[in-house]
Amino acid sequence: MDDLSTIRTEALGAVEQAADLAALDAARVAVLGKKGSVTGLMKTLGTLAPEQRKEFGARVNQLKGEIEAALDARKSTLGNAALAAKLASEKIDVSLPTRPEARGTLHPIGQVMDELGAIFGEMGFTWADGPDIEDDWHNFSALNIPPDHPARQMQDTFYLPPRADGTPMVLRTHTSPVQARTMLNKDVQKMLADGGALRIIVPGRTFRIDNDATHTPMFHQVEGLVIDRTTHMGHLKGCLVDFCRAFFEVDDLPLRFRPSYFPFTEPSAEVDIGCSWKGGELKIGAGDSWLEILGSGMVHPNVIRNCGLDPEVYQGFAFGMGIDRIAMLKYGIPDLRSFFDSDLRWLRHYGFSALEGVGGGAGR
Ligand code: 2NL
Repeated sequence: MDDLSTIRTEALGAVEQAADLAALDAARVAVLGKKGSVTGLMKTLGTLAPEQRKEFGARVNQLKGEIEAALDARKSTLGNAALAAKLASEKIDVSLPTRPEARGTLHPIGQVMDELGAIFGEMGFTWADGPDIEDDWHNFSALNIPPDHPARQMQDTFYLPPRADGTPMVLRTHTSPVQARTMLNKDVQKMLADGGALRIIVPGRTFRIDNDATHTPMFHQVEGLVIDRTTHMGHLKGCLVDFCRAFFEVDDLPLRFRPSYFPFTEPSAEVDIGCSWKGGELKIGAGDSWLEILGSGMVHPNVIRNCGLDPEVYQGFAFGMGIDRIAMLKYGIPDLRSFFDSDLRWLRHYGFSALEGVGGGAGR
């Protein structure tokens, strides 16, 4: 009997003092495990006389139940405490302000390219691109630029080492070789033969040996090309009027088409937009001055033929303009050279939020 009450005191004391779940489990094993104290008492039952066994057995069972209840209670107490400690240590302060994050901006050239893509996209043009390094056939010959033309001179064009077969290579001086490659494409030729129309814009980098206040050796151009069987000068005019008014966001913007000359178009026209100068500041819109912004014309039959199409069947118009220049005009950026200085203060001032976007269009 003494045994029973000593075991009880020790067992309940050990349970109560267990500081964590591991200690509690050790206490359980010491009492109820294979060699545990209460297990030991159970084993002695068989050695007792039947009437003693009944009474003693009931008391051992009652003790076992009491200890099990104490183990359960302690286990839940320790479990709650562990959870509370975990919650306290892992608490996060959701009211803490975030650390400021540096946010970049879109360069005005990228912004204007996106705008061009959106405006011409709505008119049914898709975006085409091609290599910066070209052979002289795609850059010059295909475009009806004769062998002795000044644009081909070493002083004007960046020549690269020739191809293994001797073909002269250049940094493209305009994006026109992309239009030439597109017309030469067999799938495009099949689409045209099936009665379709080709409408592309080609924005991209271009290179000329020129370096002063208003020229950089690398600059950006967008050219456009429409080819089908019926497109004429009236379509050229309507397209460019709509484009200029949409781009400069002036609904009644006046345009002036002046006769001009390019080897790759005939007839050719340069396009001016209306503007005025007040107090040294340029304003685009109806006024007493004109600003030249693009060149255009009906694609020369020689170019159509050079690009694998029959000029008796196909015709169309083309145009080209400087992206850097129209970006400067639209956004009032005074200095071309600042475009390529990678000056973060300049970018924060003239750059655009990447999240605003311009929506839809020829896309990229
Ligand atoms: C300008 C003038 C122009 C073109 C570019 C072109 C391309 C092909 C065929 C015919 Cl594949 N023409 N491009 C036509 C007229 C003018 O650019 O002042 N650019 C800055």
